[in-house]
Amino acid sequence: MKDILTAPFLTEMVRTASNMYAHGWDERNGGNISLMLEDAEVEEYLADAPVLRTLPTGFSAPELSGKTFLVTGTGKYFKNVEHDPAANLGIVRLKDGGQSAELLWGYTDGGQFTSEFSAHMMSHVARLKVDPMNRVVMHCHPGNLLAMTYVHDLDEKAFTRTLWQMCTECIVVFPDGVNVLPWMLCGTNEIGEATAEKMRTARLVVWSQHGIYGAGKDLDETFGLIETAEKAAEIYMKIAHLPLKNTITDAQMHLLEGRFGVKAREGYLD
Ligand code: 2HA
Ligand code: ZN
Repeated sequence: MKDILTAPFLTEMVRTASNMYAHGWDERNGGNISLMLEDAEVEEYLADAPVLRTLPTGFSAPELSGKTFLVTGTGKYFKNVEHDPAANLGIVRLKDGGQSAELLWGYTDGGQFTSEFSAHMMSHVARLKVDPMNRVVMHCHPGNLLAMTYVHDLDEKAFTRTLWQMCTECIVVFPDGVNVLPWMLCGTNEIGEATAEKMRTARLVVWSQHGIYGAGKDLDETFGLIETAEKAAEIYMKIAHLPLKNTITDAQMHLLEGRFGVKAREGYLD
């Protein structure tokens, strides 16, 4: 059997966690990532792997029963993932309608999946219904997006329009916009369900005064989504206190739609 530490999905996960840490998005144990693996990948690296432990999930997700995920561990620091992937990451296969997870690899120091596992799995369910190619859910604490939730209206249309106006490429990268949850207690099924509900209409969901969730087909795309929104929030935080002299107009947004073949979220542009 092939060495799992050489698997592209694993090396890519390690690189992504390090990159997110380097961007300052994942202080201490902040942030978590889940990547749905393809059965063929699992077969190549983990065929006949014994079940190391069975972990209760505390929720049900029948749509994901039998699916396998590479997931960051609870309490683990993104800073450390590259130094010890097997302690900081785990591979779990959901069973019993999603109510339990079989550990196939990782969490070598007795740990388990992220405390936000329910938000991740419920978001996967929601995004897979919209896009069967969706494999990644990513959560982190980017400083400017977080700062923006203290000073900007939390109305989703207003929040999205502000971000679109901050960099020309925003509407091209996330034409579906950004959904926003008010402050909620993290690590609960309630915030998981609320996040998944928001994921039905956008791939980015802001958790006010906490951070952001992104979803996408692979790690690069999802990282890039968050990176672009965070860049826009950075511009906003640089200019919000200054008199605004110029912006990107709705007419210009429509030009971008035509040039790049995207359609802005219904009702968000005049
Ligand atoms: O895992 O970011 O939201 C640490 C967190 C919780
Ligand atoms: Zn968090």
